[in-house]
Amino acid sequence: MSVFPPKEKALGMYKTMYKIRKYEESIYYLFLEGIMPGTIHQSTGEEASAVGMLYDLRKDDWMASTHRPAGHDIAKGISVKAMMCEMFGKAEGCCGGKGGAMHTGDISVGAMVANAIVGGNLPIAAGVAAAFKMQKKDNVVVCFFGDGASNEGSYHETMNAAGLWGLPVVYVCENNLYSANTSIKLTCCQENVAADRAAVYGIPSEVVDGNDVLAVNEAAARAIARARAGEGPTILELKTYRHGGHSRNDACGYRSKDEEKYWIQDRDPVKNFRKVLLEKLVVTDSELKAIEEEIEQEIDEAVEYAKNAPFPDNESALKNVFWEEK
Ligand SMILES: Cc1ncc(C[n+]2csc(CCOP(=O)(O)OP(=O)(O)O)c2C)c(N)n1
Ligand SMILES: [Mg+2]
Repeated sequence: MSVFPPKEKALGMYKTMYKIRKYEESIYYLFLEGIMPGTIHQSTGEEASAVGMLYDLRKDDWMASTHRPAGHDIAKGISVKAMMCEMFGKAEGCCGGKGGAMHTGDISVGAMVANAIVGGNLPIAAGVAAAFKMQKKDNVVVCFFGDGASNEGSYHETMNAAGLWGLPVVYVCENNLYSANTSIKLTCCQENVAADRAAVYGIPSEVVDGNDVLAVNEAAARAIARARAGEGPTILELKTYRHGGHSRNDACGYRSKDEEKYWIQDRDPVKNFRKVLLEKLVVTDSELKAIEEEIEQEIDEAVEYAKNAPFPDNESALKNVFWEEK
């Protein structure tokens, strides 16, 4: 680790990580209670990736997410209230209640609407990056994808073009060891599914501890600076783990108890960063507890607000869609 960030930044990163953790926890319980529609793919355990990558991104830089978007969206600046309203299908949701769990986003904060087609966001992010380049802007795109997506044809076609054209995009593989219930060992010969295959596209890559927010943030700074300076794309492979199942109703029978203990108990990104903050004397335990209580209250309020908020009116079904009047 080179330089420890100033207190304001370190605490800012912790706050967002804790907010994502508590948001996902509350969504989980709302599902268990049976009062939330749709399905869920939760990002619990992958908070360091979202926050480390996006903390220093400008609002006018864009971010492209996947079927597991909540952490990315909150880290890019969507409020938990707008996220929660979206989850309940309410008009004040970040997509007017029409998107739901896998299609959250808000372009006013640079969060492209998430794409649930595995590998679907990769060429779109390249397209946005190409537009930035053609307009001679210095904006960058950060595009998340999973280890599973790295085996899609769209991944390899996109990396080829992005490398060839030197696009200002950072591709971030959240390697959580599984695509749905299939281990990466069964789907790819390389251990570093994205980084080991980057050189053939002329794209530099780094393998990073994806559960260490500071390590992620440093790698992000290097990759974002390269993209902004017109030096082209970077592939970052972040080693991480989802704490819960792939989606709801997944009891994770395909994971060993030892593996789960290692990643969930020993390598929890939120708890470990909390410990670092205390060890470095950045903050006291009571200060942290006050911050945590404030976040928990914000989330409780968002849940109550979203439950009672109005649904979209019928006319809104015809808004934001392309259709031709015959
Ligand atoms: C093209 C396509 N194929 C299959 C699916 C079904 N599906 C949704 S998520 C997923 C697993 C994706 O794994 P990975 O890319 O590693 O992301 P993770 O869920 O681990 O974050 C699959 C197969 C899909 N949504 N799109
Ligand atoms: Mg995966």
